[in-house]
Amino acid sequence: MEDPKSLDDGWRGFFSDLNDKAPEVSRAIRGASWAPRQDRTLGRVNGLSDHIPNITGSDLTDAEQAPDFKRAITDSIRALMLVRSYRVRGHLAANLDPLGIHKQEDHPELNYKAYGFKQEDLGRRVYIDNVLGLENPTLREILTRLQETYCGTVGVEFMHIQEPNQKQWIQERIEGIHNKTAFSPLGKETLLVRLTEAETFENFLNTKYPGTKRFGLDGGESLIPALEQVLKRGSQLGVREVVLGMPHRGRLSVLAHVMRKPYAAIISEFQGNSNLPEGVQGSGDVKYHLGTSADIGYDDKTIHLSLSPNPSHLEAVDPVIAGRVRAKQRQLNDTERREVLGIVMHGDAAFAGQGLVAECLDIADVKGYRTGGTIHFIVNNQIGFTTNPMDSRSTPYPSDIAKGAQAPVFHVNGDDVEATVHVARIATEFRQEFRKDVVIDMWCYRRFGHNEGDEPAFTQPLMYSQIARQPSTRRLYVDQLVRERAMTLDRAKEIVNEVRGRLERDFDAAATYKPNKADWLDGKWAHLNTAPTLEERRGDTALSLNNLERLGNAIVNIPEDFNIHPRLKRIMGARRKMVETGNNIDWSMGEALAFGSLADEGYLVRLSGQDVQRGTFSQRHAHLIDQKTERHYIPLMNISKNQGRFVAHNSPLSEAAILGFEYGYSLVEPDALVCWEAQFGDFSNGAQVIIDQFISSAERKWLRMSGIVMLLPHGYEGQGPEHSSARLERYLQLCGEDNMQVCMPSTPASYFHLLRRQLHRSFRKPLIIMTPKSLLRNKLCVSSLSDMGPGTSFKRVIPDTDEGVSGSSVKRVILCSGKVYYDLFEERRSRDIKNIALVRLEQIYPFPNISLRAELQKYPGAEVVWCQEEPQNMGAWTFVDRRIESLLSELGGEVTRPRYIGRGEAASPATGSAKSHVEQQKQLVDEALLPV
Ligand SMILES: Cc1ncc(C[n+]2csc(CCOP(=O)(O)OP(=O)(O)O)c2C)c(N)n1
Repeated sequence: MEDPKSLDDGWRGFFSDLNDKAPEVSRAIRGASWAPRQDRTLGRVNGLSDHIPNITGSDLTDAEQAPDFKRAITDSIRALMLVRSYRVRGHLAANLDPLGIHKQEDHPELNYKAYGFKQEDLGRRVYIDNVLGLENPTLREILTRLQETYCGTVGVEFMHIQEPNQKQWIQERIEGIHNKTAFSPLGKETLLVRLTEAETFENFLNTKYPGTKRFGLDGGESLIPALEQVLKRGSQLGVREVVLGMPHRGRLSVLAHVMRKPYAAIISEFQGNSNLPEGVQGSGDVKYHLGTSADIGYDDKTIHLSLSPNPSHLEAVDPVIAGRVRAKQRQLNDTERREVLGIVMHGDAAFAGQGLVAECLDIADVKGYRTGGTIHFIVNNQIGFTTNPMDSRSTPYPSDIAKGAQAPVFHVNGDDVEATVHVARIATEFRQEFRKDVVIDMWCYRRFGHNEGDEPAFTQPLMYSQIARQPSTRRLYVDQLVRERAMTLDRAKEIVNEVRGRLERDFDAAATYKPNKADWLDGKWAHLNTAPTLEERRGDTALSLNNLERLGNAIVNIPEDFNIHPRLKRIMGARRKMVETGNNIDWSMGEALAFGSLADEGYLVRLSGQDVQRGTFSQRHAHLIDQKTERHYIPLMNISKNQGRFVAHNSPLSEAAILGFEYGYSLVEPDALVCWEAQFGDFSNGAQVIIDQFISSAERKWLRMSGIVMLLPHGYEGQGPEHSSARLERYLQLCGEDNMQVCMPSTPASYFHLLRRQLHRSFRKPLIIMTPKSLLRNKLCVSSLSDMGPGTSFKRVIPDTDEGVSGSSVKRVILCSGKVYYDLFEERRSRDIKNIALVRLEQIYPFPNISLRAELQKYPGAEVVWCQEEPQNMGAWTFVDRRIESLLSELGGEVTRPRYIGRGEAASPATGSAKSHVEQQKQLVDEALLPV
C-alpha cells in the first residue's frame, strides 16, 4: 500500500485487482482505536500469528521490520496462494486420460513462479505449518505434496462448494492421505479379481457372439470394483437399499458382477431366448435394457439392490431412480435419507447433452423431491457414438453442470483402479455425511466401436490406433502388482483361468437355462393382480353419505386462530354450504373429497406439479396460508386421527424430471395415489419421453405396473394455441393392449370416482385425465353428495337423462367428451330441442364398447355424430370414429358411420384470437344442433 513500486508486476496486479481502498485497508489493519492492543493483529494467517505473536499493522517492532521477517510473511502468503490454486485448479494438471490424448494443462496459476518464487527458492523452507500435513517444509516439498494430492490420477473439484464444512471435509479427507488409499494385499487381489471378471466376461462374449451388440465395458472395467466399493462402504455407513440406473454401456457386466445375475441367464439371452418365464406375457426388451433386483451381502451387512430397466433414451431413467429412492425412503421411514441410496451411471456425452440431467440436479435438494443425494458415475470414455468431446459440449468436463448444484466432482483415471476405488469410497462417505449429490467422472476409453458391429477408425483413427496399443486396465494392474511384489504373474493367470472356467461352465448350462419367475407383483405388490376383464373393473368407490359429510366438514373446518384471506374465507364458506346442502359440489370440492377419502382410508395421496398447492386456476387451495404469519394449514391433513398423508408439492418448473420422479414413486408404492398435474396440459409434451418410454409401455416391456395419475388441464376457452389442448390425440395414439386409461370426466362426481377407482381395484394402470379449466367455475358442472353415495360408481358413458329426450323421438345422438357437453347442453335447452340426445364418453380408453352400445341401442334410427372442440386432426375423433363405426355395424341399423362435427383440420391447436374462438365455438354448436 505504501510503496507499490517495491512489488513486481504480478503482485501489483494482484493487489490492484482487489480494488481495495487504501484508507479502508489501513483502518482494518489497525482495528478500532479503542480496541485492546493484542486484538490489533494482522489476523491469523493459517497459524502464522500463533507462531510469531504481536504482529501489528502500523507499529512493527524493529525486529519485525527486518527483511528476513518480512520475507517469511510474504513467502507464507505466496505459498498459501499457491496451495489454494492447486485446490482450485490442480485437476487441470492431473493425469486423467489413460490414452494420454487429452493434454494436461500447464496452467499458469499452478506455477510457483506466478507467486513471485524463483527457482532458487525451491530449497527454502516456507512457513505453512498445519497445511497439507507438512511440518516446516521447503517449497519443493510443498509442490511435491500438492502435485501428489491434486495432480495425480485423481483431480478433485470442490472449491466451488459454498458450505465451508463440506469443502473442509473434502480437503481434510484427501490432503491428509495425499489423496491415496493404501490397499491391503487382500484388497488388491480382490480388485484384480473384479477387473479380471469384467474383462474376461466381455472377451468371452466377444468370442462366442462376435459382432453381437452388447455395448461392452471394455476399457472402463474399473467401474465394477468402484461400484462394489460404493455398496460396501455404503453398507458400513447405514445403506440398506440401493436403486441403480444406468445406460447401455457396461450394463451386462453390472448385471453379472454387481447384481450377480447368473452368467447362464445372460448367455441364454444371447442365444435368443426370452428373459421372461414361459407363460408370462409381455413384449420384452433387449438384454442391455433389462433390470433386476438382488440381495447382496457385504461382510456382515446385506443390501437390497434394484437396477431399474430403462429405455434407450439416455438419462430418461434418472428422475425415475430418484422417485423410486424417495418412495423407498418413505417405506423404510428413512427420514435421514441415509438408508436408501440412488446410484446413476452416465455416459460422458449424455451427461453433458441431455437436459434431464440438469433438471434432476435442480430438483435434488428441493423439499418434495430430495433423496439425500444421488451418486453419479460418469463412464467417460471420451466419445459419444462417433462424436468427439469438443463437439459434445462447450465446457471442459462432461460433469460441469453438476458444479452449479454444488456437487463435488472427482475426476479419476480409470486405468488406475486403486484411485478409482479410492474416489468411489470418498464419494460414498461424502454422500452419507452431507446427503447431497456427488459426481465421479471416470476417464477411460471404449476399446471397440459404439457397438460391437461398428468400425470406430472410420471417424477416430488416431484415438483407435492408440487404443489398439493400450494394454487393458487389468493388464496394467497385474504389472503394477508384480512390480510391487504384491502378486506373481502365475497367480494373475490363475485368476483369469478360474473366471474363464466359470464362464465355460455357465455357457453349457445356458442351453437349458429357464428364467424361474417373473418378479412382478412381489413384496409390496403381492396383494395385487393382473388386470381382470374390462367388465369387472368398476371398483368399489362409493361412500356413505355420513362419511361424505364427515369428510366434507373436516375439509372446510379452519382453526379459529388461523388468519385466512377474506376471499378464501368466502370460498371455504361456499364449500361448507355444499356439504350442508349436499348439492352443488364443484370440481375442487369433488377432488378434495376424493383425496380426503383416500387419505382417510390410510392411503398416501401425493400431488406434485407446478403450483399445485393453490392450483393453477386458483381453484384448489390445498394449502391455506395464514395472512399474518404465512403458516400453512392443510385441510386434507386434518381429516382424521390415523389418516394417511396428503402431500401437495409445488414442483420446480420441470415436466420431464418431475413426471419421471412421480412415475418412479408410483413404481415402488402401489398404495399411494401419485398424481402429477401439468400447469396446462400442453406442457406435458416436455415430458414426452417419460410418457412414451415409461408410462405407456413399461408394463408390457418390463412387467412393471404403475398407478400414476396425470392431470392435464384441457379445453377450448379462447386462451390461444398453448393453453387449450393437452393433446388428447397423442395419449390415445399410445393406447393399446390395455396399457393405460385416458379419461375426460365431465362432472365432479365422475372425477371423484375416477380418482378413487385408481386405488380401489386389484390392479394398477396409469390414468391420464383431461381436467377442466372453465368448468371449475361452471354452475352447471356440479354434482351432489348422493352422486358419490351408496350405489354410485364411475360411469364410462353418461347417458342423456334430460326430460323429454328419449327413445325413438331422438333423431340425432351427439357423442362428446368434456366441456363441449355443457356448451351443447345449454344451447339445446335454450332452443328447447328434444330430438337430439347428448351422450358423454367419460372414458375414451379402454373404449367403453359395452356401455356405449347399450346407449346407442336406445335410439334406433337416429344419426350419430361425434362433436369435439379440437380440430379434426386432433382430439379423440380419429380414435373413436372406427370404434363407433364398429358398434353401429354390430347394431345392424341403417346408420353405419358417425359424422364429424367440430373445427376443421389445423396446424396449431387453437386460434390466438378470442373473437375467432367464440365464432368457431358457436359454429360447431350450431352445426351439432342443426334441426333434424
Ligand atoms: C436421447 C438419446 N439420443 C440419442 C441416442 C443414441 N445414442 C445411443 S448411445 C449414444 C452415445 C452416447 O455417448 P455417451 O453418453 O458418451 O456414452 P457411451 O456410449 O460412450 O458409453 C447415442 C448418441 C440415445 N440412446 N438417446
